[in-house]
Amino acid sequence: MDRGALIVFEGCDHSGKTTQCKRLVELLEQKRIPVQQFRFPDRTTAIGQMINSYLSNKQDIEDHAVHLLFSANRWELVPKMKVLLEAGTTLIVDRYAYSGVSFTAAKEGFSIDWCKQPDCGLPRPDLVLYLNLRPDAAAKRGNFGNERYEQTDFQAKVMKNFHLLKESYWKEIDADKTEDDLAAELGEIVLNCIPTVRERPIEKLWC
Ligand code: FDM
Ligand code: MG
Repeated sequence: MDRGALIVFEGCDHSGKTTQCKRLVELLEQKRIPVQQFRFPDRTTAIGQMINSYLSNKQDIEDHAVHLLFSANRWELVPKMKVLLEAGTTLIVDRYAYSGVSFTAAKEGFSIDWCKQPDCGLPRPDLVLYLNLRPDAAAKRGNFGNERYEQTDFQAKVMKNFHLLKESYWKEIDADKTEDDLAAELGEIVLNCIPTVRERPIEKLWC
């Protein structure tokens, strides 16, 4: 049985990650390619609900502890992800461990290296689509909401961290274009990627 591809979207707020994930799922469904969408944090689980109350400022959680909760929220979905991948379903994932590391490492006293440890061994994406948008272009698309982390100076640190995490299987995409143009560009990249992973084993992230 040919396996599906694990495709992750990362990038700054307003870069269009969520919209483009949805467009991509629609495209693959149209082409009858088995596909399922994931997003992290997945706020529907018990751990995800704790994360949600943290992000919406209803609850404070110690910084190391919340980092581990974000990671646990990925690990709890791994069995489901693996079953789907092995059954030939391509997964389109909105944020992953790279957000986990980049956001926590933007806080005082956290090294990139420490932040990576809990996510070591997660299924390694076949492709990371990093949507790049300059801060001024992002600001034109709308203001930040009220969630924790939605501040310009913090986000600038997060962006720097993202760039330190780039690997060979990342594609940096200029997101400063229309939704349709971006969807067409991403669609082509993903349709080319899926057949190349069919017989490749699922690798482990950061180890
Ligand atoms: N975030 C997301 C983290 O801090 N760590 C993580 O591991 C993940 C996956 O949560 F500010 C942050 C990034 C963002 C917030 O993300 C919620 P969405 O995409 O807006 O739901
Ligand atoms: Mg958001």
